[in-house]
Amino acid sequence: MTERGFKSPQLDPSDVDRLAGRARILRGAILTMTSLAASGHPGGSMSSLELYQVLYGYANLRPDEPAWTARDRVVVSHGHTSPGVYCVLADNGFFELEDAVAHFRQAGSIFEGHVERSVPGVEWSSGNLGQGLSVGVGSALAARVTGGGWHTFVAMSDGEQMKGQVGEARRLAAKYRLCDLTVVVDLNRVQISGHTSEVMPVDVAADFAADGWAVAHVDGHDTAALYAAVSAARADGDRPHAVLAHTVIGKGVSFMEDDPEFHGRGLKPDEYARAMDELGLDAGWLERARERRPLRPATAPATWQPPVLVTKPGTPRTYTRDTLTDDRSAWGRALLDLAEADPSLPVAVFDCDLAVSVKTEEFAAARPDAFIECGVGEHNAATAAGAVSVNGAVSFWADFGVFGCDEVHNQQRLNDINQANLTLALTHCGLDVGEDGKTHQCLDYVGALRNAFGWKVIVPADPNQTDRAVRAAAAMPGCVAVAMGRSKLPVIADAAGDPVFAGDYRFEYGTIDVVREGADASLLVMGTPSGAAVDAADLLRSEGMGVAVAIASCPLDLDEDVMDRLMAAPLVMTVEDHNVRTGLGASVAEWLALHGRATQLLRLGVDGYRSSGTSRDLYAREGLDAAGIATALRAALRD
Ligand SMILES: Cc1ncc(C[n+]2csc(CCOP(=O)(O)OP(=O)(O)O)c2C)c(N)n1
Repeated sequence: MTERGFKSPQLDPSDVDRLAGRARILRGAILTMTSLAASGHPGGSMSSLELYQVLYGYANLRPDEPAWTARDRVVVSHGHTSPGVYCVLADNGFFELEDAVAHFRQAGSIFEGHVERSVPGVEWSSGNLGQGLSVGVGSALAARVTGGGWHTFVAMSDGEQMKGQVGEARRLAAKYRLCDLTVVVDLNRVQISGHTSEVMPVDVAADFAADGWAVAHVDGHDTAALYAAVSAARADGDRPHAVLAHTVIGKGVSFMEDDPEFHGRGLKPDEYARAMDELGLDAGWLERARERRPLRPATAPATWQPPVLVTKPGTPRTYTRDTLTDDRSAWGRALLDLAEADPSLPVAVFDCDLAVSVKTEEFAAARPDAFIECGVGEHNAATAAGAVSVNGAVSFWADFGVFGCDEVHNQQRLNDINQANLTLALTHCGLDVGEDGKTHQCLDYVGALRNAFGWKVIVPADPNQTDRAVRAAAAMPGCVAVAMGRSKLPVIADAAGDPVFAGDYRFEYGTIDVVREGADASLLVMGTPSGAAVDAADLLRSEGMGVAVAIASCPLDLDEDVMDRLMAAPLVMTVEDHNVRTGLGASVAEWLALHGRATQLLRLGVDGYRSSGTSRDLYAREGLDAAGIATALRAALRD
């Protein structure tokens, strides 16, 4: 029997026969589970079957220890072929085959319609086509920065080769000579709407070759040929390989072969009976699986508990009232400090051609080994950075808010679903992007990430809070965005004139920092306009009005006790450089409604796309400067 790890150049002939025998049965399992669920994707599962047999059968995996750190990574990009994946994983001992067959696509079951990370052996939840190669790139980069030594295999379909993100990932893999990365493409020439050559012609071989990959062609149903090609790819220490597996959709059942109709539907009863007959299998399997469906599945969900890697936050920097700097510079310096505090920390910092603006250029100079320049390829960067973070390394990506959040919303949603631990530094957020104008105004970073259940958003008020928030965010589990503007900001000081977020101040996610007390109104502010809010409150105090100012830097998770106290004021105002309907004001409105409070709420923010201009002028026009905030508060208090 051939050993795992693709160490032998050829598959043992006894394995070829064994795999062929099992493939016939697994095709029956695919048809049974998709017929029972009356949905799913049998066609691609059947064309990818031998490919999965070879990858899951001979990659260096431990079925009884799916999260084994040194395992090879097998990433499935065309997640709709979950029936094929589940059947082959089961056949390799990851769980019971009958469990997957009986509970496929059942509410509450781990055997979801698209491959899910809670299934033992599945590396990454996918189904949104075109992202898997980026996951593989991230995994291969993580192997490099951690010294993990594993090989990454990515299974892909031909339909998804149309996707732009695939090109971004291909080029990054070639640029970094990721020789520990092998792609196997199921070239079955069919997709939902017909043949790929008609839907959207793509020369897959030429694309990979043009970007510098080694390309091999094989019969994708010939396990010996597949194995030999993958083994040769595995052995090459120079560049990544693409193995193009020529296959037939619906392979093994005559009336399904090469028919796009069977891309995505289960068989009707008569079709199922005919297909099982052709495969020489008992059609009674369907009824047996149906009887098992109401029973509790035996398979336990996979557990992925990545360790917290950042244990040395370094020494926070304190910016005084004399230092005028921007939050993004504070982020860049804190990042450098983190890496220097622990030189053995496996870390990767991603950039998309904006390092100078997003302040990662000093890190790039200090740690070129850990700096990943993706060019203008944000979709790939987002996914690869997420994948690095689930593979034993600390991962950062810095970009303008409009690119790191808006441009790649679905990639960030999938990072969340995959329990990534990405720290995302979003700079140039809000109108504070300044002269670049409306295409670059990221006014929805809180609102957009509010929709992804796990994302945390931190909007620091000044460079001191940014410094401490970055150090804390890097050690937090889950995905965290630190959203910053562009301008140089005043250091927030208390009523006595001392910097609030300096010295021993520790950033704790979810806290609200009250920097001024006052009983007439409570003003909650996040991010860039914080200094202006404090100035406005000080101005009103000199006019006899007491306004509390609270820095709410975690707009999605407001501290209950502090909110309870602040909301006791007769008037509440929120101030933000953000879409006024979806940011801090929305969180406070929700809090008030959920707590049955009738407090009057005024929301200052941005209610439309705005023009180019200096931040100062844009804020003044929007009423987000100290004068504007004071005017709005004064009017409300005198009403
Ligand atoms: C980004 C994205 N767009 C659209 C879809 C819907 N969709 C599911 S499968 C598929 C194409 C199927 O072609 P291929 O990936 O080659 O799969 P096969 O037919 O070989 O199973 C599409 C468009 C998707 N899952 N992801």
